[in-house]
Amino acid sequence: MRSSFLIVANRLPVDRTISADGTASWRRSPGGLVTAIAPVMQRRDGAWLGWHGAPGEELKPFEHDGMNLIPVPLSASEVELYYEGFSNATLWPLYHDVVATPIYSRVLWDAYRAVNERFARAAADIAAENAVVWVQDYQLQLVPSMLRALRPDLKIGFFLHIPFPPAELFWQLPWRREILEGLLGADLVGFQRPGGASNFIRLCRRQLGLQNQRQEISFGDRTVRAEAFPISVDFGELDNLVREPHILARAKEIRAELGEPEHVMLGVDRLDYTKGIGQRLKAFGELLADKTISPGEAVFVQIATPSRERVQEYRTLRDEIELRVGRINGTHGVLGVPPVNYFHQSYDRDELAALYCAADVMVVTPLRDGMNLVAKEYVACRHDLRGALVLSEFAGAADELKHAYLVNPWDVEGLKRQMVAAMRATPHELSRRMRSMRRRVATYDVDRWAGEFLAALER
Ligand code: ADQ
Repeated sequence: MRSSFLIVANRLPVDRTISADGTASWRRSPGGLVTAIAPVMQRRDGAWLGWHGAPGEELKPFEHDGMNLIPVPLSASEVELYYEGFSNATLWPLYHDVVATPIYSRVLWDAYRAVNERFARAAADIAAENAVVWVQDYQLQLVPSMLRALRPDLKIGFFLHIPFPPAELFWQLPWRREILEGLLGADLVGFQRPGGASNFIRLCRRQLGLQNQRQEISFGDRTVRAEAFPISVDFGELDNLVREPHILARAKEIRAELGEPEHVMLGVDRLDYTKGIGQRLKAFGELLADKTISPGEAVFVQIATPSRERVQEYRTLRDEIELRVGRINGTHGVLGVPPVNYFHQSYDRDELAALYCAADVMVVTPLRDGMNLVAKEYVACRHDLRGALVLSEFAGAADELKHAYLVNPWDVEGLKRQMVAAMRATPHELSRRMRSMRRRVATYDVDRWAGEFLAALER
């Protein structure tokens, strides 16, 4: 059956789980994107096209949770070259201010192009006449133009979840023209921040000599719009969840397990070098060293989700972070009270929500981040109006969450000052800030994000 609404993303929105008796089943992956898009898919006869997560395996289309899912196969070598390679060792560091050195390799590029071509062909096969196709993220930037060449009748949107870099950095990419032209296959290219959209427009002018009228770029006989649509979380769902007694009870229990410190500080991130985990631990370690805070007074809980563990930079990062945690605990800990509680694990929704409720200070210090949903999740979980958010100016979320304790994560002294200010703030000050941030996240939730993107695409 052909679909009139299609999501094209690197991954399908499901994970395979194996039960104790060995039977495999699918479980919807956590996250706002699926929650926001699933109802649209059901309303519109939609389908979701993406890789199902097992290298080398070919699967037939299947249905799950009312969603039509179309698996796109990837071989083990494509996972290595297209996904771990060009996507995560070339584009990811380049688009995040080159905080790690990007690898430029023609072998990786060839794999990226070949996989994008496969996704484009699969989308062309399944899309109904005049269908709306929404392509997601940096792994698939060539799909819009490849798909347009096959199916000029389609309405194609693209959304980039990570930052789009300034021209001075993007310029490094040997395939800069191909990527720009790939994106220009879309009718609408969405970015997290207005800065991403203007970087893109400026590059189209400089690199391709194209004309633009504000956000509209003329490309051949078409017009392509470039605009910001800041993504968000499912505010209502989180706000309801944290009112449930079992979450509140768990939050209390967490504080007790930590030894009832005066201040619980929390970091929750994928273990990624863009997230500034080392910077925040350094600041916390120095606060202990210079005796601004005492062990037992404040405990830092750092949850670092395992991520991209086959990419070398990520292995090195893990060693660095774990060394730093060990140093801080070794130097400043007392028996039974390590100042840093570090976990290299994934958690379910409930446990994360309880952690958010237990934390007095949420520390989000990326060196560069498209948006950062953790910051918004924390705000959505604090209807008690307690809790302070320390937030990097380099996260997209800083555009909206202006009442956070904003920091430059490269400035250790500034970071220490803001962490202390957040810890020592009066309840009145905290509620003033939290109320304003909650108003923003409640109004611009993930439904609104998807709705506004699709409305603009179909305008
Ligand atoms: P990420 O870089 O993955 O996303 P983020 O936006 O913070 O970063 O989203 C992470 C998600 O994973 C959050 O929903 C969080 O709750 C969850 N998570 C983190 N640690 C977890 C753990 N240990 N267990 C379970 N869940 C955990 C990319 C971009 C961001 C952009 C999003 C969405 O890098 O800038 O905000 O996409 O567009």
